[in-house]
Amino acid sequence: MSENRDKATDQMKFWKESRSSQKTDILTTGAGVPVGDKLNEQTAGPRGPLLVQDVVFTDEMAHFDRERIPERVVHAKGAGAFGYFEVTHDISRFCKAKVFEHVGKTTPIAVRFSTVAGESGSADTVRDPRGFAVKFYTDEGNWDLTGNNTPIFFIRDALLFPSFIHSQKRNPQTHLKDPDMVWDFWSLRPESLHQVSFLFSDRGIPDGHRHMNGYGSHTFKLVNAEGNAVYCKFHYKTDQGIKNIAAEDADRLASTDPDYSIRDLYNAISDGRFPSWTFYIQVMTFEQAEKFPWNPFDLTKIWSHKDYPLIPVGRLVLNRNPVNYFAEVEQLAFDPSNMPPGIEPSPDKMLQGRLFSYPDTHRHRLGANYLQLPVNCPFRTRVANYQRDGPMCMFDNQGGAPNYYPNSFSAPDTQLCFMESKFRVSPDVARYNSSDEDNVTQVRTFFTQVLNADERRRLCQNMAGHLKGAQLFIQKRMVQNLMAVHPDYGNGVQELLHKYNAEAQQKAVRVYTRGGASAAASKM
Ligand code: HDE
Repeated sequence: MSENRDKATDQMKFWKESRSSQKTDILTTGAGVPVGDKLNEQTAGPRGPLLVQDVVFTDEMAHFDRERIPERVVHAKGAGAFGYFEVTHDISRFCKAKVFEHVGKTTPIAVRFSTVAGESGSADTVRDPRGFAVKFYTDEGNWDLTGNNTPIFFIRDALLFPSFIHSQKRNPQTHLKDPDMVWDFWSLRPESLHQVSFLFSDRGIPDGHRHMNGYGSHTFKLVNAEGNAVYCKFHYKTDQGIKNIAAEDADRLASTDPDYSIRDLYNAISDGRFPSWTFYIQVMTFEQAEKFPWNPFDLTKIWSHKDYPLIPVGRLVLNRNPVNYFAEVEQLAFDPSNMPPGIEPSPDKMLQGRLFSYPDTHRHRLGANYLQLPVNCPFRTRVANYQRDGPMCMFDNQGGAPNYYPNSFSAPDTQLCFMESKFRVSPDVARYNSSDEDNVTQVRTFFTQVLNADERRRLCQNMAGHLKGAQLFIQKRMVQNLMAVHPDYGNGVQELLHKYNAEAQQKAVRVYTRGGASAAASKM
């Protein structure tokens, strides 16, 4: 029987085997003091009470009481793995970052895949974007490309993010997922149409984490050694091929194997079937950006591959499972503001908002010294920031080096080669309304040219199947938005909604009639 078990299921067995040559295990307290008996409390007599001096008990219980840290406010359910990035093509003409220094260079990476809206115990096979976050431990500190499996996003102004996420999570009173909230927000913010259409298409439920692409999604800036900058987007294409799960199979898996994607990744790596992705960039010059028909920093838009072709850069390979999930995955903290010299943010308002949010949430979730945790620390370089102390300070706390800057004892005054590129900004400061910056043209291309007839039909079915849960006025507003994309899209969803609404009404009448009939009968 045990021959049929996969590597994930047999983890304990393999762990035991890997240690068979080592000394016998010992049992200790957290302080490493050997413990004689950890099965029985120390009590006055066999029926209690317990003694305060039972430090074996207090050590065990007090630690247990503190085991949980806050889960990520989004992307709480995830799987992680480790591996390397290898440069296969030279892009030093665009970027001076050492991670791209020469063909053949490898850099260790950590990757975390995730769903977005569910809690850390939720099912893996839900219809939701997938997080695809990569940490490159470069010679110049960590570079975190914290992306998704979609090249676009629901909104284009970071101020809306908390409300958007609230609408996807639980109703504040019922603590249930609430289709009114979901579709109210989406229908009020038509800039979400592109991502919503992607989400309800077949790609909305990837088959595990190995069979999907990843995207940096935002526009970034690359700067070369001469200080010349271009805009850029990052893509990683799965070498395993795209594979999605049909909606019915996903529903079934959600109850039979809710950790499907974690298991799939763990087993693939344990079996030596190392997943990999080919890494590309798209590049846009500043002159091209001026002429681009849309805002080139708008996260709800893509850059066409025809006009801005994919340029190959390298390969991401995952070849090691975490040794401990909490230490290496739960505590793994990504931060889009971690960028080595040569990679810089574009003016994208969403990216700018994220630069603040991630380190802020880590300080709350993991503490002020989260960057010292082994999985987060930039271990390929030496930290020299003159900061000191704080809770859970690890390593040598930067020893006897000065704790102020400037000082007369260490560090140069400036490091010109690491300066950010200069750019001009001169507009008026205001709260600019970006809600109506062409929300439909690219969605129309997606609907009419990217999807085939079968895929369009499934998109309408998937969407109507969820939208039917919202109130009629919200359904109507959403259908109107879809009509603006393409009449076939709007009508396709509307026809299904008519059918579902009629069925729901008939069901309600039947329940009412039965209820009325039985009430009448009980009076007789
Ligand atoms: Fe995130 N996002 N996000 N996000 N995001 C978080 O950071 C946030 C956005 C993404 O595996 C949080 O550590 C804001 C886009 C991934 O650990 C938080 C905005 C993209 C992960 C946060 C966005 C992402 C997160 C929650 C709008 C794709 C999981 C816990 C401005 C390009 C990383 C945490 C992991 C996680 C904020 C939008 C991807 C709260 C404010 C767009 C993959 O900081």
